[in-house]
Amino acid sequence: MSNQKVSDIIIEVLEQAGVQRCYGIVGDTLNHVTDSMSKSKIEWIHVRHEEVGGFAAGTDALLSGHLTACAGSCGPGSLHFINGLYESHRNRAPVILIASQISTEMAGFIDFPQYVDFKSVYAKNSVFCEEITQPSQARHIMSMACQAALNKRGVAVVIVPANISEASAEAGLPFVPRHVEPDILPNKAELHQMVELISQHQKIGIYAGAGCEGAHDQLIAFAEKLKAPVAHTSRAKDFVEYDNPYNMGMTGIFGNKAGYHTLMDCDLLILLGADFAWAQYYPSHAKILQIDIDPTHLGRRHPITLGAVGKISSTLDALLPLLETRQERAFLDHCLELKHHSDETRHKEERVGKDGLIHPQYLVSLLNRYADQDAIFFGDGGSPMVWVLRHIDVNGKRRTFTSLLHGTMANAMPQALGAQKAFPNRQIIALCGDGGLAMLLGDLLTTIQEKLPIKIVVFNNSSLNFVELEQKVEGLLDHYTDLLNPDFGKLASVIGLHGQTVTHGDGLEQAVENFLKHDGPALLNVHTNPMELVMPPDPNLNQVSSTSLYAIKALMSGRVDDVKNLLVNNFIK
Ligand SMILES: Cc1ncc(C[n+]2csc(CCOP(=O)(O)OP(=O)(O)O)c2C)c(N)n1
Ligand SMILES: [Mg+2]
Repeated sequence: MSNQKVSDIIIEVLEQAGVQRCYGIVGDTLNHVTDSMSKSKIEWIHVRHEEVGGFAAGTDALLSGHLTACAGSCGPGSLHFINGLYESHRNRAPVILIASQISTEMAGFIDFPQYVDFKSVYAKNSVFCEEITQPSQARHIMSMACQAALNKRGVAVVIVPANISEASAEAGLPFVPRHVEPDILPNKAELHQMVELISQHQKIGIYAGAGCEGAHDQLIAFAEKLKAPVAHTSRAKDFVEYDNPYNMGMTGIFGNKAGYHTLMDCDLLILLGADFAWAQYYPSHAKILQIDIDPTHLGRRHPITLGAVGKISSTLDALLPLLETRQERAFLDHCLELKHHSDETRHKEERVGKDGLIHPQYLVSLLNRYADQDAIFFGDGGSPMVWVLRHIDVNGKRRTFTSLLHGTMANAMPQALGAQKAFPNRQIIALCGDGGLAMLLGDLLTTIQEKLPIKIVVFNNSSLNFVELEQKVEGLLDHYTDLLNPDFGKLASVIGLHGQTVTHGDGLEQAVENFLKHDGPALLNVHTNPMELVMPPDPNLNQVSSTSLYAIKALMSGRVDDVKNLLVNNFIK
């Protein structure tokens, strides 16, 4: 091999690692890298805000299964990715950021314009974060970065100073990135300990997490053998909910009574690839058996009785032949009855309110009805994520994404852009808050420029509603949550999308149907009820009394109508 320009080496290694797309915004220190990229097969996706690129790349990577790249200019350019990449990293998406840097002669000088110490910014939010300080390191560092992103699953960051990217490197050792997918199983003794523990208990509840991806059939066979109800985490919805007679839904504040009681009332809880963070939703009296691919997850949310490391599908394959089929199903039947009631409540909520008031649940039920069977849905952090999780039915082909581990606003539209890139022929639907959409509004332009026909629904409640409700439930008067919005439908039309605004329940069904059929990017701006409370499965007395405290404070401040609306919309439906 002869001498090669570093920027060419960077692109060559990205291609070897399977990168097909790179999201970003060009600029000074990145120019040699983008020049090399323009001669490669990697497609450049021009976003308007790097944060959007960070969200989009993560979703593209998760859906396409390929390592996906982001690249930015020095200082503010590569800094802007931070929130989108936090989300992607927490979702275990294999993404690599090429963070270009000012030249090494200037870097580190006191306060040189645009210098940002990217290591201190990205080190804790990545599986790999290194700077190429010598041209000869380029191939080695790039290979290890791609390898870490693919195998450890997360974001890798390579910092590339401008003078290094344009330098040439002598041919060195031929490092290449390796992608491996080992099968991991608990050892035999651990499998027998599991069988022993299971045999000692009657009321068994299963809590399935995102680690159950690819383990649907084994999970159902496991529940069938044990006659055990299966609750699932919100990230596991797509893998657990469908074709599952044992499905109880979720627990936690987004959950329902059946999911909640599956965990709380069992005497042995089996956690399968589930790392649910909230300790108050774990049973205090039951034994817990936990199986997870990541050893650091064992017992980290709640003390456990037995833990083992394994891929869920393979572990269940090994465990199933060792278990007897049970007949006793009293606990399962009790939970199924609770699930039946929860489903009835859900369907009652999916209706038009008095005087055409649009409940968000009704809007999502229409999306659920008219969307394609393999549609992919994204819900913004805030109340849209709750409605996606509760009111969209999955079937093994549909997918739902919300920001659950990072809990950010404004994720849905950017993630939808990345999904549409990964699947140009699937229907991609973003359910956005009015606060969320406005936060990264500029990238509506990307739908036109990059020809991405995503469908955007705005839940326009003129407020940062999730927070407003949080404040009320804490017994506080709501502050700083109002949003003075433009007509998002008209705004979308001006930009070049199909745009429409709906304010009354009567026309909504037809509008949803037409909007989903539109051949191109479209935005449906729907005025939804601002007084919709996200009711937890078991509202505790504390929450009820705090909400009453809010009501008293609001009444004393003369906000009589607010209290009336809250009661009418949530308790006297
Ligand atoms: C980037 C970011 N900023 C602030 C928050 C705190 N927060 C969580 S939900 C929310 C309100 C979201 O409002 P909107 O997008 O309008 O959705 P709504 O709840 O009104 O349906 C806020 C401010 C956050 N999670 N992320
Ligand atoms: Mg809102």
